[in-house]
Amino acid sequence: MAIQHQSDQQLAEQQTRVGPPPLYTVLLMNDDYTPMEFVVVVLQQFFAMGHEQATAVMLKVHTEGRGICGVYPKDIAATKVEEVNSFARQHQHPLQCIMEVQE
Ligand code: NFA
Repeated sequence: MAIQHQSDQQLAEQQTRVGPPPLYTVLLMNDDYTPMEFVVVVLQQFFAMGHEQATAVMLKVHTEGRGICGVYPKDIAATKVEEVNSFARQHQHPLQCIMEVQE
């Protein structure tokens, strides 16, 4: 007799949901080489900030070592991380964007 694979619906019914799906914080990390204005452009382009807010976040990253760009569901956070790191590499900057699950 053939193995009966469980349907998506059967798997979903089995799952014990203990809360809403986790959110992820997207962060930028400081480095010694990426120009400040490039970081400001990244925050404006990928995180929909105005120049003033983008400058404040960039300076926080510069002085404290890391700073929050935004908080998103997993897929959106992962896409932002890939887009920012790809954009930085295209411009030969070492800027690092990471994501962390919210506690
Ligand atoms: N520390 C970088 C500089 O002095 C600026 C920077 C800010 C880099 C935020 C990365 C993130 N040019």
